[in-house]
Amino acid sequence: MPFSIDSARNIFPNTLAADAVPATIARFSQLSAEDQLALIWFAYLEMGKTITVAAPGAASMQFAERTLKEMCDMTPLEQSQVMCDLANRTDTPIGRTYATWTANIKLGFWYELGKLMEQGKIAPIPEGYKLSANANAVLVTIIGLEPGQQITVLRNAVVDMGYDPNKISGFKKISAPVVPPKDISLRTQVKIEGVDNPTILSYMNNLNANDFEALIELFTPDGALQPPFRRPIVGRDEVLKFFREECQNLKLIPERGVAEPTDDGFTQIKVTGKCQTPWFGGNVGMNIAWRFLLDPQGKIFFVAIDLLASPKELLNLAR
Ligand code: 45D
Repeated sequence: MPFSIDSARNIFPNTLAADAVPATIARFSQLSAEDQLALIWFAYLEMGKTITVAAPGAASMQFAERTLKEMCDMTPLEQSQVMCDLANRTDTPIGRTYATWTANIKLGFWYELGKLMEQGKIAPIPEGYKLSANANAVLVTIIGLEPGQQITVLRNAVVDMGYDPNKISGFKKISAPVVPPKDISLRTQVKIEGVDNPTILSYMNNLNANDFEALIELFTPDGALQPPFRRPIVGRDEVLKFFREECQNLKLIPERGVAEPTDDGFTQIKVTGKCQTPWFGGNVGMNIAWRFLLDPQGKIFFVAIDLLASPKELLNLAR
């Protein structure tokens, strides 16, 4: 039986993903907007003791600038209202603008707001704000997660805010400009213990070089990519769009893997290792598994990227 995207999702079913992330997000989304904002503030302060966030690139910030300026001109009460509206996903002009931004622009917007809150230019979370018991329990959970899982929870919280894009007619997302691919002379080559498949090595090397045009050539026309905790993105056009919007300046550090033939001349390959985001650089290495399914021609029919439950999972290459 030939593979479908759905059946491909089940390769290497022994892979243990960090289920604590979606579970925590689900609990977080049940909280009041005030609690959500205060909780993120406390979590962000707590994490800031051990890891620092890098400033977003100026190019991606141009889109949030006007909204930030607009907010600075508001009264403190209005500023708090804007933030609550975003958390509540209320239909407001700013909530609609926010919905058009990519994840990185949204993160950059909050990064700036956090700085402005510290400087007293945007209404801060009231000193001595008392979290509800539920919110406090979620905060305790977040603080107990490993750093890679903590930043994923924060990212998801931010991405979920703003008005629902599905409810906006003629919705169009705004992307930050795409950085040029790295010069050939500056590119690095990964080594993976147990895997020398050229498609896999090219995948890692092209993604590390921001060479999305070369990267997408590795996929079959109907190929799919499944990011952590998300549905598969299907087809070359959609996957390429995703690479340009969300995968700039990532650093993939694969360590080891297994490759084995499977049905119909396909090959399944699991690789584990680390991934760094430009937001935290070498400070946070997320524990990742890539589960590839290659067609008989060696093209990528499917790849799932999983955030692993624990560092121990890096050694789990069993089917
Ligand atoms: O509400 O092979 C305040 C793919 C308080 C591609 C705040 C991948 C109020 C293929 C503090 C102001 C991409 C899938 C808020 C690989 C408030 C592939 C601000 C994987 C919100 C490997 C909070 C890539 C702030 C991966 C500023 C796994 C929070 C990438 C900032 C993962 C949080 C990247 C930030 C992650 C979080 C990035 C900057 C998880 C960034 C997270």
